Order: sequence, then C-alpha cells, then structure tokens
Amino acid sequence: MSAIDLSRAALIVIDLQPDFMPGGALACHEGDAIVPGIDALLRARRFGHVVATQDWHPAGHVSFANSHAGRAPFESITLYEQPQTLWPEHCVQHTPGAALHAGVDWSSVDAVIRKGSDPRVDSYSAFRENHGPAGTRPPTGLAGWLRERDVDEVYLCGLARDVCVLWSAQDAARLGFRTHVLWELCRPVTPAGDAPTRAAMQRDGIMLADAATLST
Ligand code: VGL
Ligand code: ZN
Repeated sequence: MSAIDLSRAALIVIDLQPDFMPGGALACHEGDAIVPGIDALLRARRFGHVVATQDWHPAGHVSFANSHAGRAPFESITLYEQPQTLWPEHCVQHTPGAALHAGVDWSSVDAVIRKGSDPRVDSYSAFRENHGPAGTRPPTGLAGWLRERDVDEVYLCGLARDVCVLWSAQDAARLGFRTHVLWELCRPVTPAGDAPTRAAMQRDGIMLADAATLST
C-alpha cells in the first residue's frame, strides 16, 4: 500500500505560539498537548508545502480589551458593524509570547504568514483580515501563494480550534481548496464551543481528519 499523495497538499499550522499555551496571555485549553504531534507531523515531511501563521499584533491593537476604556477581556463590542471579541493583550510583535513555539522543528516551513499587524483590524483567518474600516476583508496573499504552487488541498492544525483555525478553514473551503482539519491537533479557547465548531465545519464542507490517517 502506498501512502496517500500529499504532494499537492499544504499543511497550514495556525498560531502555535507561547501566548496561546496554558499560562500564556490568551491560553487555549490544553494548547500544549498538540505541540509534540505537530512537531512529528512536520518532521515526517509528508506535505508538498508547509505554511505557518503567526498572530502578530502591534502594541495597542484594536482587539485588546485594554485598548478600550472600561472594557474587559472576552466582552464583545461592535467594530465596523461586526461583532469583535476583546482579548487580553497577546502576541505583541517581537515579544517572547509571539514567537513560533520552541517545541517544534520549523525548518521545513516554506512560508510564515504574520497576521493582525494592522492596529485597526483583527485577523483570524490565514487568508483574509477581519472586516476593516472600509467594510472589506483584504487578502493576506496566502490563496495566491498556494494556487501558484498548484495546491488544491489543505490540512489545518493549531490554535485556536474555535477561532483562527475555524476561520481559516472556512475561508479555505470557500476559496475552493479541499479542506481538512486535523481535529486532534487543534485546541480551543473555549472547550464548550467544540460542538458548535464541529457543526460549523461539517456544514461548510470541511473534512475532519486524523493525523494517523495520513500515514495509511
Ligand atoms: C486567536 C483570538 C485572538 C487565535 C488570535 O489564534 O485563534 N484568537 N487572536
Ligand atoms: Zn490575536
């Protein structure tokens, strides 16, 4: 039996950064549990292409609760006519919490997409910013990068399952990529959201996969 052909597939590792680990500024539930599995997946070098994203905010970013007088983390406000969750200050550019996690061998990564760098706009998806002042969601360039390389299939893993992984997977599917989420190599900000996250992925044609199936 030959293993499945992943030469036209890209692995996209979302926001595996210390600030999203337990004890970090914006901890994901059991976020550290996925680090060894993602490291093993990269070391296996099965994918034709590997991309990592890095949440990369300037100080005073609009998504930080402390940028808004009288607001607390995890409250929701309306920003550019869309709901915006306010987060604890996290992943500030060039701080240790914003680094790519030291527990992973990143040497096989072809491209790193830094997102959320515009102080006025949040960016959950690897493909597009959230709604900005002009009401548009400017692309990050990732879709073109993948298409230029003939990639038609993407596998996503990382953090957070209910935020940046979900939004990235939804955009990937909408953009026409065959889209898989490696569910067990993701962890959420809010574990209670796992059932709705799973339902949203299934509704949007995203396939839930297991890293073990990649080696069969
Ligand atoms: C994320 C909230 C704020 C994520 C990033 O990586 O899922 N969540 N910024
Ligand atoms: Zn962020």
